[in-house]
Amino acid sequence: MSNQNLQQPRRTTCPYCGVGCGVLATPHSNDRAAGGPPVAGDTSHPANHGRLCVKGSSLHETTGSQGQTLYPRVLGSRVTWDRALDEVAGAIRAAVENHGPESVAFYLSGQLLTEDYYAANKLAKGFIGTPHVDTNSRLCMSSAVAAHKRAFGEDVVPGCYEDLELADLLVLTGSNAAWNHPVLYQRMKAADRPGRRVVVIDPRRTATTELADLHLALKPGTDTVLFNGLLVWLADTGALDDHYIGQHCNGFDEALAAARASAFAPQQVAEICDLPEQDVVTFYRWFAGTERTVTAFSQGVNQSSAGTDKGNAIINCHLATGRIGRSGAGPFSLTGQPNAMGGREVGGLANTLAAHMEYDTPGAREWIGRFWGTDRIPEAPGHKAVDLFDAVHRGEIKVLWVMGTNPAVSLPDSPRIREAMKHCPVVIVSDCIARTDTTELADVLLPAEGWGEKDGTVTNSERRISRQRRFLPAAGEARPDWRILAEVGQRLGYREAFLWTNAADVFREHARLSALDNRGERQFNLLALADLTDEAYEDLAPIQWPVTGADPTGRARLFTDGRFSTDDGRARFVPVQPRLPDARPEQAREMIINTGRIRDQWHTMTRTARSPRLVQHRSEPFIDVHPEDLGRLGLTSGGLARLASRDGGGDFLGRVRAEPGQRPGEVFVPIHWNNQFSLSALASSLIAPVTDPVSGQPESKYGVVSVRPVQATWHGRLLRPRNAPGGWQADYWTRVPQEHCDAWWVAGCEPVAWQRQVTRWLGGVPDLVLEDSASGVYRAARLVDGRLQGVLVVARDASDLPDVGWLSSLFDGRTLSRQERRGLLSARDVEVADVGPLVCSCFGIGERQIEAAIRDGAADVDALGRQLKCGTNCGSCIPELKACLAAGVPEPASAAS
Ligand SMILES: Nc1nc2c(c(=O)[nH]1)N[C@H]1C(S)=C(S)[C@@H](COP(=O)(O)OP(=O)(O)OC[C@H]3O[C@@H](n4cnc5c(=O)[nH]c(N)nc54)[C@H](O)[C@@H]3O)O[C@H]1N2
Ligand SMILES: Nc1nc2c(c(=O)[nH]1)N[C@H]1C(S)=C(S)[C@@H](COP(=O)(O)OP(=O)(O)OC[C@H]3O[C@@H](n4cnc5c(=O)[nH]c(N)nc54)[C@H](O)[C@@H]3O)O[C@H]1N2
Ligand code: SF4
Ligand SMILES: [Mo]
Repeated sequence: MSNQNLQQPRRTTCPYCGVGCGVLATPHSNDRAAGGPPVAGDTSHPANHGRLCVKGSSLHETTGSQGQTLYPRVLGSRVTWDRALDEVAGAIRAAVENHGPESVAFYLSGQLLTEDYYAANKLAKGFIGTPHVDTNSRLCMSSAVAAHKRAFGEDVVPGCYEDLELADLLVLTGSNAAWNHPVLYQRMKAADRPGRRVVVIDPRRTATTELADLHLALKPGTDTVLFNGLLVWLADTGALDDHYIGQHCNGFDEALAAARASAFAPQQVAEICDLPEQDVVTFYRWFAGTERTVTAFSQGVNQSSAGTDKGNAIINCHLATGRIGRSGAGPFSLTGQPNAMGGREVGGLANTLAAHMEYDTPGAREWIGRFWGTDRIPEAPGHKAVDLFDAVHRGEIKVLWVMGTNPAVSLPDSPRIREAMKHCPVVIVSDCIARTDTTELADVLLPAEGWGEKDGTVTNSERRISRQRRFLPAAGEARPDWRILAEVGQRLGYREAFLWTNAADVFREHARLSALDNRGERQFNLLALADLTDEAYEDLAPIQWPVTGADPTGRARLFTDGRFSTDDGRARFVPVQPRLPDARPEQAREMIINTGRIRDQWHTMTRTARSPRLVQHRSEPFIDVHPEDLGRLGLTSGGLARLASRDGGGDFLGRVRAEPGQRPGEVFVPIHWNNQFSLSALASSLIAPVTDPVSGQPESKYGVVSVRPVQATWHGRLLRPRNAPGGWQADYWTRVPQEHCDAWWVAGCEPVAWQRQVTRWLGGVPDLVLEDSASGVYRAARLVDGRLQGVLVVARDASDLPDVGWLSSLFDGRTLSRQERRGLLSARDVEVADVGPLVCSCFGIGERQIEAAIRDGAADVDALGRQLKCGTNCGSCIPELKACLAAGVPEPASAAS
C-alpha cells in the first residue's frame, strides 16, 4: 500500500456477526501498538446501509499488535516460519505414515475467510486424505443445515434481509437479535408499522422481546410441540395452500399425521410448553391469517438435542402455507458467525465434501478428485465436533490442527476437551491472539493474520458475499491462514495443488468448483465469478449467490418458482415427533441452565475484551435468577454463587442477578468468560455433550446444574498495570481489561489481614492507606515516582464498592496531581461527578447521568436521546433505558460515598 492509500478509507466487512455489515476503515498509522484506525458504517453496503452496532463501531479498539500472536512458536519457543512449517508438515507426514490419514484432524471455524476455509478443506480432505475435518459451525448452524437439506435437498437460506422488513408477521424464535444481530434488529424495528406484528419465542424475556406484540416464554426445548400444533391448526382452519403442497412438495400427509400423533390441541400445547392457552391461540391465528410471514430462528432452535426437528417443524409450516421464496415470507435461519455461511459453501463440515456436494452425491468424489488432481479423497464422512474430540481423547488423533476457534472454551464438557487436547501428541493452533485457553494447549502456535490484516471474502446470513480487505500491516510475522495451509501442502509434496499467489486465486478456484458439473442441481453456484481478475476481485461489491450467467448480479430469493434442489425438484415435509430434553432437575438446589450471549462481547472475548468500552456493559460473569428463586436457594442479588454440573466436573462462579425475565427454576449464564478473564466461569463446563442425532449439534441451551451461594466475607476491586505480576490469591476473581490497566473484581470467604497482605496485591508497600476494620473497609494505593502502581479497595458488601472508571484512567503513566492523589482513596475525582455503570456504550453514558436526566424531566427514550445522545446510535441500550425509565429515579446520591 502506498502512503497515500494509507489515508483513504477502505471498504471492508465487520468480522463479528452474520449480519455482515459493511465497514469503512481509515488506516492512519504505522504505529500498530498505538491501536488501529477509526471505523464507520459503509452507507453503500446493502446489509447495514451505514449502521454499525457497538461491537462494529469499536473495531478500531481491538486491533493493534499488543496481545496478538506475533511469531510462530514450537513448545513455547519462538522459531522461524520455516522451522514451524517443517514441524507441522513433519508431524502430519509421520502421523499419516504410522497411523494412516485418519490420525490427522482439523477443527475449523466460521470466522475463517472463505479462502482460508477452502484451503483447509482441500488440504485435509483432498490431499492428507482425512475425513476428520469439522468446524465450530457444528455448534452453531449444523441443525439448520440439516433441516434445510432434509426439506430443500440443499443447505439454502431462501430469503433475504428485506423479507424481515416486508413481513406483516415476524416470528423470532430462539433469537436474541437485539443483542446478537443488532443491525438487522434495528432494520426490523425501523420497519415497524401499523398492522405489522412481531412474535418472540424465547424462554427468557430479552432485549428482543421489547419489539414483541406477543412473547411466548415457552418451556425450554418444547418448540416442536408448538410448531407441530401450528401445522395441525393450519390444516384444521383451512389455512393450507393446497395448490402449493400438491404442486411443489412431498410428504405432507405423513408430516401432518406425525403432528397429530402427539399433543396438538392448543390447550395441550399450552400445557406442555407452559404457556397461556390464549397466547398459543393468538399466535396460531396470526400465523394462519398472515400471508407475509417470516420465521427467523437461531440458537434457541439449533442448539438442541432436537434442533434439526425443530427446524423442520418450522419449515413444514412455511411449506404448508406456500410461504417460501416470496417477498416478505419464508423460514430464515440467522447465521451466527461472519462466515458461517461461507464455511458451509466450501464444505467445512465433516459430513460434506465441497461446494454443496456431499459424500453421497453421485459422482461428486470423482469430479472433485479430478478437479483437485488427487485420488486421496476419503470415502465416507468423518467425525462431527463432539465425536472428533472424543476420538482425540481416545488417542486416535495424533495431530490436531485448530484454526480460528477456541474449543477449550466453547465445546460442551470443556474439562474433558482440555484433557483430550493435553493428551494429543501434536496440537497445532492458528490464532491471531496469543493467549487463549486453547493456545495455552498448543505444541505449535502459528500467528494468523487478523481482521484488517487479511484479505478475502465472507458470506452473511442472506447469502451475500462481501470482501474483507486488508488495511493494516500484519502484526509481527503473522500470515494469512490460506497461505500457511498452502505452504504446508507444498511441503507435503503437493506443489501443483497449492500454488496460489493471492486470495483471489483461491477464490476463483472455489468459484470454479461450485460450477463443476452443476446444471442447476445445486443452487450454490459462483460460475460468473470464476474468472474475476485480481482487480475485479479487489473491487468486488457485495453480491448474493447464486451468481451465474442467468443471475450475473446475484439473487435475493431462491425457490421462487417452487423448484427445490431435490432429485424430483419437490420440497419435502419432514414428519417430526417432539423429543424433549432428557435431564430434569431432581433436587431442591437443581435448576435448568440456559446459556447465551451478551450485547458487547464476542464469544471467548479474545478480541472484544481488548476494547475498554465493550467490557463496561457487563464486566463480570453473572447468573440470572428469577427473584422468586433467590430466597429458596439462599442467594442474594449482587452476591456470588456457584453452579455445578451433576457429574461434578463443571463449575461456574459468578455474580447473581435477580432477573424477573427468567422463568422460575431456570438460570441463564453468559458463554463469554474463560480462564483468561475469570477464575472459574466456563459455561460449557456445565453442559453435557448431548447432541442432536441428525446434525450432531450439541444441546448448549439446556442442562441441569445445582446452585449454591458463595459466602464471601469481603469483596474488592484491584487495579494494577497490565501484566503486573500476581502473587495474591482470592476465592473469586474476574479481570476487566481497561485502556491502561487491569481492573479486577475479587472476593474471599476468609478474612484477610490486609496490613500484612497488601504488598502482594499492590506489588509493594502502599503509600496511602485507609482502614476501618469495624465496617470492613480497607483502601490502599501505591505510587512510584508519583505514578500509580496499584489501588485496592475492599468492602464487606460488593454494592459498597466504588465505580473504578476514574481510577483506571489514572494509569496512563501520568504523574498524579495533588488533587488526583487526594481522590485516590475515595476513588473519585473530587471535582468531577461519577457517571455510574455504563449503559450506552456508544456515547459513554452512565446510569447516574440517565437518572439525573429523568429527574430533570426526560420522560421517554427519545427525550433521553435528545438530552444525552444515549440510544441514538446502535440503539441496543434502548431496553435498558426503558428499564431506567420504568424504575423511576432514586434520590441523588449524597456527595460522600
Ligand atoms: N454480541 C454478540 N453477538 C453475537 C455473538 C456473540 O458472541 N456476541 N455470536 C454470534 C454467533 S456465532 C451466533 S451463533 C449468534 C447467536 O445468536 P442468538 O441465537 O440470538 O444467541 P443466544 O444468546 O445464544 O440464544 C438465543 C436465545 O435462545 C433462547 N433459548 C434457549 N432455549 C430455547 C428454547 O428451547 N427454545 C427457544 N425458542 N429459545 C430458546 C435463549 O434464551 C436466548 O435468548 O450470535 C452472533 N452474534
Ligand atoms: N454453552 C455454550 N457453548 C457454545 C455456544 C452457546 O451458546 N452456549 N455457542 C456456540 C457457537 S454458536 C459458537 S459459533 C461457538 C463459538 O466459539 P469459538 O469459535 O470457540 O469462539 P471465538 O472466541 O469466536 O473463537 C475464535 C478464535 O479465533 C481467533 N481468530 C479470529 N480471527 C481469526 C483468523 O482470521 N484466523 C485465525 N486463525 N484465528 C482467528 C480468535 O482470536 C479466537 O481465539 O461457541 C459455541 N459454544
Ligand atoms: S451487527 Fe454484526 S456485523 Fe453488524 S456491526 Fe454489529 S457485530 Fe458487526
Ligand atoms: Mo455461532
